[in-house]
Amino acid sequence: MKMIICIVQDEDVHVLIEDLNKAGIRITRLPSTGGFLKSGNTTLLIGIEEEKVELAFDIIEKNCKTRKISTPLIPVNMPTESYIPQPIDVTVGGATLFMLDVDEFVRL
Ligand code: 2BA
Repeated sequence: MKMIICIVQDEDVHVLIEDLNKAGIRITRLPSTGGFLKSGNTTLLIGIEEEKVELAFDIIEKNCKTRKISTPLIPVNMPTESYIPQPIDVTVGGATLFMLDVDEFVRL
């Protein structure tokens, strides 16, 4: 068994979860916050049999869109100048995935 930790944008999560559930893939949804943008995203814990991993990846890829986001003003500290806030554009991924081996899975 594998554990996929999947970080996605909040906008994509509703349909993504629906499609994963339809495919018989169980998830736990956790609210999370990106360290860089400091805005909300969603982390899904997906415990899954190895033979279903590819299916899960396909569903995630289909539902999670890349977006360009203009950040809020990011503080830039320069030693000789006063504080100058700078907005920057970043491309936020479709999804960020980590895959772990699961030693044991028990449901009591
Ligand atoms: P955030 O940390 O809020 O990052 C949002 C987006 O900002 C990133 O999109 C990336 O395009 C950009 N970004 C992040 N750090 C940056 C930096 N130091 N300089 C310039 N741009 C930067 P994604 O890479 O698609 O990441 C989306 C979210 O996935 C992240 O939100 C974070 O919550 C999570 N994530 C990404 N990589 C991770 C990692 N190695 N470990 C844990 N979480 C990760």
